[in-house]
Amino acid sequence: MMWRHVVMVSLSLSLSLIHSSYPQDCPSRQDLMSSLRQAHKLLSAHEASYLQSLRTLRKKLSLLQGAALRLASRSNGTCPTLDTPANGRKLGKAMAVGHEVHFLCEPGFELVGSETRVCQESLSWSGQQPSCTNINECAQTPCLNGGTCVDEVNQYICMCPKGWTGANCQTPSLTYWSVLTNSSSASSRPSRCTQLQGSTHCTCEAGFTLSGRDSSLCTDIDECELFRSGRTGRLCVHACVNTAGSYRCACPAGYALAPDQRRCRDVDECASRQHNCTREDVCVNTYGGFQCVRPECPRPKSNATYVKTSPLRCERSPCPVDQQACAQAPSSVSFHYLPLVSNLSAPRVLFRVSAARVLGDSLRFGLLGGRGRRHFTVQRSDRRTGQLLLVSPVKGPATLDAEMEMTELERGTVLGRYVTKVTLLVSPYDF
Ligand SMILES: [Ca+2]
Ligand SMILES: [Ca+2]
Repeated sequence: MMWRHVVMVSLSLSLSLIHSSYPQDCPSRQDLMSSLRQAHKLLSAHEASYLQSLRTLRKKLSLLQGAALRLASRSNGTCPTLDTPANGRKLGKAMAVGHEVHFLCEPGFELVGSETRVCQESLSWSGQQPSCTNINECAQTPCLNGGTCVDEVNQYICMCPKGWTGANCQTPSLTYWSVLTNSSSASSRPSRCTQLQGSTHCTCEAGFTLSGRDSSLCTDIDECELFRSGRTGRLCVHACVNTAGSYRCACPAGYALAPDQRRCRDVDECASRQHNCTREDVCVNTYGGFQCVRPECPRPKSNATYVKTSPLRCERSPCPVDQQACAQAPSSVSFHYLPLVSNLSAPRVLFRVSAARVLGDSLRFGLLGGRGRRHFTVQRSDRRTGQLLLVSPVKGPATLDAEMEMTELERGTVLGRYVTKVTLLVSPYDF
């Protein structure tokens, strides 16, 4: 209104000037036109000036309005605090108008809602409050062959049915098939796994242990290998046979496993009639076997002949009168078979010879000979008894002989000689 008033004042002044220029006479037409043109120019100038002023005024008003808004936002113009989503993060702390806040989720979670929110002039946030939800890895049905998928944070676990193994139950479990076909020979078996607080715990049945990397598989413990050094005692006296989930001891032929399942016990083939000896033979049980023996009596020599009085004893027939050489020959020859184990410790008494009745005044004991003589010696143990001693260990398998003689004397004269042939049957093993 003020500006309009100014313009009106100016225009009135111009018109009054026209009137005042011609106070007495009517102006000429030319003068009048000139004055009108001047007034017109003046009016245009005023119009331009008026419009310019309006523009300047509007600009000033806009500046004032902006300053007022900034002032308002600086005082309390903030958007409300935004929550950080569970399992996620919030980026950006400024909450003034025009500022942005961004949201991220931890691995294994996906963002549902607005990823970015802007503080609007209305002091409210754009978009929706986001949340982080667990990505369901099982949604893709990764478990094959009927495996059950268990969704976990950032991962999944396949619970495989019998016969399948692997992260996605993609591998046929060979062990399972071998368990089916030959349960005792399967050296691997599936483990039993349980889920506890997000981690898997697998156990094996007795005699098995989890195999290296694949916790779904249990492998047999080789007890034989484990205790091979024998520092804590040998598991088996002879052979150890590893089996799936356990072990067993084995014995060589001719032996049976002792009740302790650890040692080997000789089978007495003679007593249990497991021999093939004839009626004329004598069955001699040995460690790990047996022997059929038929000892021969000494051949006739110097008119001394022998007859078998029992399967293991020969006696000299009566000598003709005045046959001194015959009388010097042994009165009897006895046979003894001694089964021994290998490397038996020495010295050790193997055999004793005793006179049942003594006719003379003294007895003499001696070693005549035989294979492996160096292993033996003969000693008197009392007045009537002599004994055969093993003086060094014999490593089997071996067969050794020793001929032990007992001589009966009467004032230095030989009354009789009695020979005992001892045969040692040494087994290959120390049992
Ligand atoms: Ca085993
Ligand atoms: Ca035997």
